[in-house]
Amino acid sequence: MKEKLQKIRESAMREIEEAKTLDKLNDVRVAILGKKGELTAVLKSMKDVSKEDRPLVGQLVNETREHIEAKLDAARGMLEKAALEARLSSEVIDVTLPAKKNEAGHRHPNTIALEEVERIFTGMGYEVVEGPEVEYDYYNFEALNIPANHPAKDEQDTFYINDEIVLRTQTSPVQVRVMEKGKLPIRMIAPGRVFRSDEVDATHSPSFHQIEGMVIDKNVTFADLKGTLSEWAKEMFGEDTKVKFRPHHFPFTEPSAEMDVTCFKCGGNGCRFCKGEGWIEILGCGMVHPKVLRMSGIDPEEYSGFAFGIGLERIALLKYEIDDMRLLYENDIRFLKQF
Ligand code: 2NL
Repeated sequence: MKEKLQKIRESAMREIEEAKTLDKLNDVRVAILGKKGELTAVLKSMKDVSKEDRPLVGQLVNETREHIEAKLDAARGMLEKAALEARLSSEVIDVTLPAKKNEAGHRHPNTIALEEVERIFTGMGYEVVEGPEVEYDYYNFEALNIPANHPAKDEQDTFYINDEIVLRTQTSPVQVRVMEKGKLPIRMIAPGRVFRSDEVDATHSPSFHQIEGMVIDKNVTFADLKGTLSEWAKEMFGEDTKVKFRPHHFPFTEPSAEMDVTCFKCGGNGCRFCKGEGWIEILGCGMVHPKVLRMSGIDPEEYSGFAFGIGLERIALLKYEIDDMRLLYENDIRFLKQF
């Protein structure tokens, strides 16, 4: 028995030394100390040992087991330490490597132009108001004195959700909603996305942006409109900018006009940019039609007002000399970064 234990012990020492991984070491432990292990078998055979020999043999078996367990623990400790060191050296962080480049975005030309327009008008005491992009036909057309048979209402031009609901074709409905609330005076701009059923080309898109503005108070005249928009144009395009008003027609204003500014490239002499005209068309405007005021509950005998509509993309294209509107919708960072 003693010799058998001695052999188990010697072969265990050798096998433990030879186990180079934690898995192999575990296999060795199971082969000796596991349920069907060599030493476990010896322990099971203790019942065949005579009573008087039993204490001594028992002690021997225990010593052997303790010795093997101690050796197993030491070997496991060493293998774990080696594994940790290998991992640490393979995962080492090289702090001298160049950092990952942080790809920052860039404000869109529309956004830059819009923020400039908002800055100028809020500086004159105007409020910025937003409203729904999906609107009732009433707010988009009827309340603006646009009759049922008006060409703008054609399905060719307007996206209809159903008979009563459309994608707004202008941001005027936002202003109608403000007028309806009945809090006067009003000084507001209404920027936002609008929709028209247009084919895409260099100057058209079915979804674009508008900034409408409106002032309603007692004694507001066309002179207020001219002064306000002239000051805006100077801030927007340079202090030498001059404006001129050409008569026009809109159903929601009377009288109505289109406003041109002197070309900010050539100062009005005529160049390639303004196609030799010296003037660039910039917005539509007019005095709010008395019918429009009345429909929204404002007495045109007591109050008057002016309103205007600016195409945001048009301003962005002009200001940044972009010759194709489609570039504004690609969001290519190499394009956006230039403005
Ligand atoms: C254009 C023309 C314009 C308005 C928009 C307006 C709004 C209300 C009442 C009266 Cl609630 N008018 N808006 C007035 C004149 C012109 O836009 O060519 N925009 C790009």
